[in-house]
Amino acid sequence: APFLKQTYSQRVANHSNPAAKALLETIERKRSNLCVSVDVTKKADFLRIIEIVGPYVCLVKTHVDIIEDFDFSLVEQLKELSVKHDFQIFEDRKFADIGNTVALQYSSGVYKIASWSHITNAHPVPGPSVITGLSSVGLPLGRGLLLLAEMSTKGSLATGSYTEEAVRMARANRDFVVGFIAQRRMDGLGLAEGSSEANEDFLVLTPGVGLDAKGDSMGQQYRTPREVVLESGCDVIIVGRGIYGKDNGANPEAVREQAERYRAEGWKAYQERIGS
Ligand code: 5IU
Repeated sequence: APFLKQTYSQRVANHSNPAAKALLETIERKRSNLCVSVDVTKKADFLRIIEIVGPYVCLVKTHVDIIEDFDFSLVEQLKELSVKHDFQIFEDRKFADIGNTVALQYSSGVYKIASWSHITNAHPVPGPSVITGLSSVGLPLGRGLLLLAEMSTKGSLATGSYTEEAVRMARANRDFVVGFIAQRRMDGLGLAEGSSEANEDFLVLTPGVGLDAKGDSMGQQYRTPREVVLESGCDVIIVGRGIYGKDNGANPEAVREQAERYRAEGWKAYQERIGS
């Protein structure tokens, strides 16, 4: 895979989607391939954690629908933090309905995700129409989409031909689909060796990353940044509880320390990969 050895900044030219370009540029500028997943249910915890980890991340991943005291001022504050600390925003919405419905879920409702989230994701399970629906809203706004080609959980059904079909769907929609949530590089998957189409640079963002635990009690499985970035060729490590722990980041210094630790580990694995 030729892109394995390219730097993040060299890879900007491989992409036409503005969200993909911005993410690669942010990674290079901040020397961080770390995305923090902020899975907490209170606005104050959410903003406190992001204020601490902001300097160390390229991307903040959200689940806005778990925040109990959500109101739209939270989105305004999140946008301000993304400018202040120079990171992109990824609402992990995992859209999975018919095109017309996902277009409404993406643009409207309480959260109006397309208005603030640079990147979002979708399950390939409905087929290409999920991309048609989401791109009708996101493409004019310069947004990018990731397809869920694999999952980190025990017993995941997203394997084999399902994963290959996800890659085919992405290949046919390169203007909007910028890459995958997956556990390894997907370039050329399902194509003959040496096929010209195999020269495709998809971004791979990978959850299920932890340095101190192998998993949780609900089927999550963790690998290290080294396994993910160096051995499996992924581009961004997504870390949640490994950074803010079991107490929703009550100890700011501990959160800062873990963010710095994961940033350093992810970057070291990347530098080893490109051979610098
Ligand atoms: N997430 C996964 N695995 C996946 C997908 C998404 O863990 O395959 I797709 C999400 C779930 C959670 C975050 O928001 O990534 C991981 O959080 P922890 O690092 O706390 O396990």
